[in-house]
Amino acid sequence: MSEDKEKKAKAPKLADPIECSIDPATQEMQARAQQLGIDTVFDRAANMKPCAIGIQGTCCKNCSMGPCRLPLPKGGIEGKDDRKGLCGATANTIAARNFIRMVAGGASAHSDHGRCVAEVFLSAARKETKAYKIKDEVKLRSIAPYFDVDITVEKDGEVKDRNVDEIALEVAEKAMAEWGKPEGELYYLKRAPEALYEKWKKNGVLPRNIDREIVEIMHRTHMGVDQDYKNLIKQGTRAAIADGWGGSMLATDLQDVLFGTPTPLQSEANLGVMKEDHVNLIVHGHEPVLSEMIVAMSQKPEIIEYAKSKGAKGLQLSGICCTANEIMQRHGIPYAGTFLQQELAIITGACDAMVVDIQCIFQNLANVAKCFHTKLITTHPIAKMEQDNVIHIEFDEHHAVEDAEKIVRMAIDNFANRGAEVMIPQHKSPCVAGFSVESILYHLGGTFRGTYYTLNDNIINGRIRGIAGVVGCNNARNKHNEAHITVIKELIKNDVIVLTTGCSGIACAMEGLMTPEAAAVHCGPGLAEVCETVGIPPVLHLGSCVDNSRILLAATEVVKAGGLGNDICDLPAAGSAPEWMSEKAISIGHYFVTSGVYTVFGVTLPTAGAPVFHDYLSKELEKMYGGMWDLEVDPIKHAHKMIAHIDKKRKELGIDKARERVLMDMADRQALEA
Ligand code: SF4
Ligand code: MSK
Repeated sequence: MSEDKEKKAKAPKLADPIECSIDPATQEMQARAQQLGIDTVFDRAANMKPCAIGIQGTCCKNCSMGPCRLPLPKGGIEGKDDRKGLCGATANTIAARNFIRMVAGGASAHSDHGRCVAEVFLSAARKETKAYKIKDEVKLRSIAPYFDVDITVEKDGEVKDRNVDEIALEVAEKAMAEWGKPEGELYYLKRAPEALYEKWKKNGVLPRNIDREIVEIMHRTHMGVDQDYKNLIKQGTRAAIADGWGGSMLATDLQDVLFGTPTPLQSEANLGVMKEDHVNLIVHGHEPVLSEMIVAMSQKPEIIEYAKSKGAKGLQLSGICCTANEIMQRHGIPYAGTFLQQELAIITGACDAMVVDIQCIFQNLANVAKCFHTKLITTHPIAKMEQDNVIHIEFDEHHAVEDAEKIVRMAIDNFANRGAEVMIPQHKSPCVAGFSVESILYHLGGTFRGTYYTLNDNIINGRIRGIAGVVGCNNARNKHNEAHITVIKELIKNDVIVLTTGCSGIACAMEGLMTPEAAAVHCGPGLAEVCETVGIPPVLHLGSCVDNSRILLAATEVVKAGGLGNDICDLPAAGSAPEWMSEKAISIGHYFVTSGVYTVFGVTLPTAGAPVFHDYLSKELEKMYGGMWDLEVDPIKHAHKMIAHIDKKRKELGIDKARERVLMDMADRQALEA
């Protein structure tokens, strides 16, 4: 072989930029990365195929006699399935153990985030920090009763509002105890519809405290403990509920009390929000405890002046992943991009600093940052990087303002060090983001009514066919954003209103689906009419990954408003994570399913190697909780499975005829217009 040919044979494959993503900014930046000789996640995905056995969920490495690998034989299982590991563990046991360990990973990520927020909340309630205060007293008063905390006091025969500081302290202490209280069950479980709570109780899955359910998973999946896939998934259910109705819901609520409950704001999305003549500071990760301080600092006149004194026109703050969702929903700070765009933001050459905290952060960011002037700053004691170019500034609520100032000034000081290789793709889209259970109430229900009845009414009369929650990550095994956007466009075209969070929300914003104007372009006639009447986008952004708890509560409000059954599983509703990748997604999927939601995942499910366990998740769970798992890789079929489920529920509720009438009216009208 000639030397040239040999070099070529050894060279890693390069991903085709056009095949990486449907987003032009991502395509341009991927091409730019290749021009500069920098590898990205897309290139690494082209060079490393996933393990064919791991993907099936049937590789066990829970003891050193393994890993024991139990792939499905070609042609499937005929007759008896006698695959077993050295200890005798079956494919079902192994897949169930792996699955609930993913639930444990996901639930602990969300819940540990929640714990950090609760600690800051407690500090604020004790007045140990000046940086954080109770911002949303109304929200505090609305959640206090769930903790059995009084919000009124009786004095001299008169009932008065109780002092807010007293309420905050009591809520903070009770909230903190949710992670480790020795007896009882989680307070928030009673927020679920009564019928759902009774199902959990009957099936023995009411979580006792958050940490205990996660620890018990690790114990039960240890070598030689729980060997019944049904019993294993039961514990997975208990931990997932502890996430959705516990750790995540606490995170959302306490963040709202500290930083404000979101109301819709206008902003922009995609890498084009970065500005060549400004200092670009990007925050990436999950906890708003850090990013809130950075937002406040970046808006101070003296900081903007400081940026100008260094030759910049100003300071442009933007976000990636769920930190982006947090600062978007409360401040309208623009999105720089989704999970798969994190390396590309640095490759613009215009990122003066990227600040990260926890979750979804590529270690390769450090290698990319090395090629540019970018300061990469880790801030969390539990999330450091080994590379020597990474700066660690440990963030603490007791000196939060000082930490934020240090970080922002570091970004500004670095502006002068930019190289010549700046290239910011000129793509961005407008969006309206930051809905909450409370603001939907206002937009659809009217404050005087205080219910979701207008929404229910439009579902009953058929203008809105149903509700979909489409959430979750990107996955480099998929074309970036393609599945999210295809699924969501198909849903809204068929009059299904979409609630979104996480990177799915960012993808929608990038595609222009989170504007009221998108209704006329992309929606079926019924949904378009509702959106135009009330002035909302057909895709409502409800925040970050922990804010999937908002979707649970929105569904509960719909149940409460009446006319659509008495449990979440009765609603014409479905869930989806078309491009999921993280353990958090499995925990979210499982708490959706066991809260009664038919939930479809794209990409793959780590159950393919254990068909009996897979069937249990997709069929048997429905009998217990009303929801079930499904997998559909094709995004159009994926959307239509959700629509078929919605139609099934409409039929069960006896409202299928109403929709036929609405459609007939519309067709008649169109015929007349023609
Ligand atoms: Fe193999 Fe059993 Fe050990 Fe798992 S626990 S690695 S199946 S011997
Ligand atoms: S950030 S978990 S990639 S949604 Fe929450 Fe995005 Fe998924 Fe991370």
